Amino acid sequence: NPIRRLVLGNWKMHGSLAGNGQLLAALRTGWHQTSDAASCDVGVCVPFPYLAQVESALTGSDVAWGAQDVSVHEQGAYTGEVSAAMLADFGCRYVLAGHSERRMLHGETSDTVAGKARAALAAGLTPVVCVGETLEQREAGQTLGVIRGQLEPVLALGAGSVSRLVLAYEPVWAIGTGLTATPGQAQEVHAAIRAALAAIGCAGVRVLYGGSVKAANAAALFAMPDIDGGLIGGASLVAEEFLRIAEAG
Ligand code: G2H
Repeated sequence: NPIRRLVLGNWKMHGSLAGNGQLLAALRTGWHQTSDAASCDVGVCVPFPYLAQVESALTGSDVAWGAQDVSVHEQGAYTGEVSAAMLADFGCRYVLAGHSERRMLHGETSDTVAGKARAALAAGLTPVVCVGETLEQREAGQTLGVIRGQLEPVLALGAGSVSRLVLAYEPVWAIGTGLTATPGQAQEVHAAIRAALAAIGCAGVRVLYGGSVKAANAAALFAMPDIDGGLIGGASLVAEEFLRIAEAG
């Protein structure tokens, strides 16, 4: 696989100043990127209030950081929103866009998600755009159609934008449930995403897999030809587990 891998933690709404301190210190000492092209990039996406803590703990380390959501707006009267420029102010490299929990619990549409990706790119961040089908959709044989629909407004941003983002396939039925897509199930969707990317000249874009990835299943998933790393939820909260996943990357 010629594409450099990425292993990205998604802390979701977990953490505290004290607990984060230990986790971040362990990541800082535990992860050293080699200059080797085969090495993978590693980062953590954390709750907004901890960005300053994370910036100070990880600056100068080989672990990057980012946030879990961003406003589509540049600035203005948008109470509670956080802009891409604010994230850039705290050294973020990555920001998630359209995680299924945002789509389901906060009604984010694929158009909104594409707007968030665009806002992030404009501020120099790397958006990680998440797509994925529900169990109901999978069982109805709609998986690839659903993914195509979610990708459409993102791909419409154009090759210049798409080439600078990351995609993550996260089957909703595998998120935090302990159910993981088999490497073969994941690969099938990843291959379809790769084909859609290739059609606009962006075959080199990284496509991460997410959904109950842990140290025990990471290597088999990452061995698939179109899986370029992982978006790691629960397992990113335990330094040792997360580092073992990164080593599989
Ligand atoms: C999917 C994933 C990370 P988990 O949401 O975004 O979480 O690994 O806990 O299933």
